[in-house]
Amino acid sequence: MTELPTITAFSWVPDFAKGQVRDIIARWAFAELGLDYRTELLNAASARGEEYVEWHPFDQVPAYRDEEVEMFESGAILIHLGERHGHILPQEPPARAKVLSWTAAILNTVEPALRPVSLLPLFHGGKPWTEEAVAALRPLAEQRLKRVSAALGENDWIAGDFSIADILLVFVLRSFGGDMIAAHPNLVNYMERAMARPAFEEALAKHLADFTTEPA
Ligand SMILES: N[C@@H](CCC(=O)N[C@@H](CS)C(=O)NCC(=O)O)C(=O)O
Repeated sequence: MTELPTITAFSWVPDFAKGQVRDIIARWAFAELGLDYRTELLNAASARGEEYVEWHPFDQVPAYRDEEVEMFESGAILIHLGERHGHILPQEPPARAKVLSWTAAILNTVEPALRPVSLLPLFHGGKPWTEEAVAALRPLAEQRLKRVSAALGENDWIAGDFSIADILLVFVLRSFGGDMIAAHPNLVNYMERAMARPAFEEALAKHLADFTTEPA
């Protein structure tokens, strides 16, 4: 019997991080594809060890393996799953190029502009420089959101049919949250539409079910 593909995830995270850890990205893809997987749960409270670093050089989750490949990085895992199983990554070159362009843009252009604005108050709240730093970073985040909102327009999904680009974009927007997204009703509707998908609900439920109540 062939072994199920494996995703790594954490066995515990603080409450604010539940639903936000990036294994959910891979889980969502599996759910969209109707495929099963197993999880290898790691301790978030300490370094994972040399053996794991050979698999994931940055000692993070998710890492992924199946009977053929071993890899890391949520975006790369999505591309692999799409290439292997289709449907969330179109085969026809023009449609595929659009999805891959958006996949790279979400990870390289959108997320880096948004993340510091939400993470600085979370991890450095109350420090004398936080407010000023966030104020300085907000205009770029606003500009990126405006561009994403304009590109989405009244379409259901960001790059044609629902794809790996939507999994990533919704993950990034959910993690960011807040008033800046509320300023774009089409992004709010987009997120609601994506999160109403049974596959998202399944991925979130499985992600949450894997957490124990106490750190290891
Ligand atoms: N670019 C990576 C980021 C992975 C990442 O940031 N993982 C976090 C959880 S969401 C993690 O493992 N953090 C623990 C650490 O960095 O030690 C990806 O998308 O897979």
